Amino acid sequence: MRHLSLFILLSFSIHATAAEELPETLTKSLLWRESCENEKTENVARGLKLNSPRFDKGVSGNGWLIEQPNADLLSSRDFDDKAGWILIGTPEFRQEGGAFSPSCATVDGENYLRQVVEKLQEGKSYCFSTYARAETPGSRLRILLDKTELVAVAPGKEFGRFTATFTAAYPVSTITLQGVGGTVVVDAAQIDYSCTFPTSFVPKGRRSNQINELKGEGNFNPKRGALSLWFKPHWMGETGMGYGLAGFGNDGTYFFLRAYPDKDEPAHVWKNRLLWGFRGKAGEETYSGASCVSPPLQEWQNREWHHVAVNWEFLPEEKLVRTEMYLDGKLASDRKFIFPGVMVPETFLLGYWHGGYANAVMDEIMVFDRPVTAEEAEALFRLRAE
Ligand SMILES: [Ca+2]
Ligand SMILES: [Ca+2]
Repeated sequence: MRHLSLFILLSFSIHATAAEELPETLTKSLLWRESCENEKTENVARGLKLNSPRFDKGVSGNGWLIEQPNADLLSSRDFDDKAGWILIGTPEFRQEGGAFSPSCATVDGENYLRQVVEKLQEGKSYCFSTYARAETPGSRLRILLDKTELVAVAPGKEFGRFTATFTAAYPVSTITLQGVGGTVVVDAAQIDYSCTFPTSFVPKGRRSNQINELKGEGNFNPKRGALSLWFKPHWMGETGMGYGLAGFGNDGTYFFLRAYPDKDEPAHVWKNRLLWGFRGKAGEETYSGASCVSPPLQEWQNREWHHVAVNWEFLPEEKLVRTEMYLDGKLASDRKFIFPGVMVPETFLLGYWHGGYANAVMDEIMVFDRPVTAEEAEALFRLRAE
């Protein structure tokens, strides 16, 4: 786990957050709450770290947008060289871009960039994204697909991320980046399936340190507890790997909350499911229990909010682990797994688990020191749903 890019890691210490609108029984059991309003997080003092935070509209105020840093189809996305780019006129390649890859390019009306994109699948959704800043105040960035303008955006003085989604009409198309009304600097361009963006781009070294060691205990109760959060998936019928919403534990024993929304393979047990899973190791034995399985995800609409509350409880006398998952306020699964050991947690991750990013906006994250009841799970859902 420590070799992976950790998105958010929470180290452990004891605190509680007041939250008047919660039912009283929940307020008493609340260990911490994160409203995802700003970059530092409300819980920075107790070890919550955000790696390259981005924001989107949350279920209340801001939410954290956590996506996979993938560059699938463009060459030289960081402008480290001119490979793949067709230079119209004389766009400049400079060293004023992101902190970890300063190489970037400038475009204006006469001097701009094109790239031929191959291996597109006709009828499939794609997302072009790039960071951009206006060097000439008021200048805009036009993004074209073949001869069609997808968007014309107005970047600010600092780098911001801009996206243009499109449905491929041909297996090969040309993307164009052109400045309008002055010079625009671009960096970290990419084209992904559906919608992702380059979280690896960091303007001016703002990325917080990645931490993968412990600092005490107490931000959650490893023996029994609950995690509640809202999420808005950007999956758009994507296939492939799962999307990690949360996970905690150590290398051998852990819980994970993950989605597998592959609508083309409804028969596979891992597909079209939201899983609140458990995997345990005790001595030489591995206990890879099945998991909580939600209603099929293919019925969900893209980019709509859902609430999930998950419970965990070790029952050492019965040598069992109990898990429950509430989805949008209703019990989706209640399972028990055989497990004779105990868990010594090392990490608590939000928005990422074992290779899969959430690819979603997350908001109103709460951790309780005991499992929530059915009434409380519904109350948590109603709190923001109404
Ligand atoms: Ca919020
Ligand atoms: Ca770059």
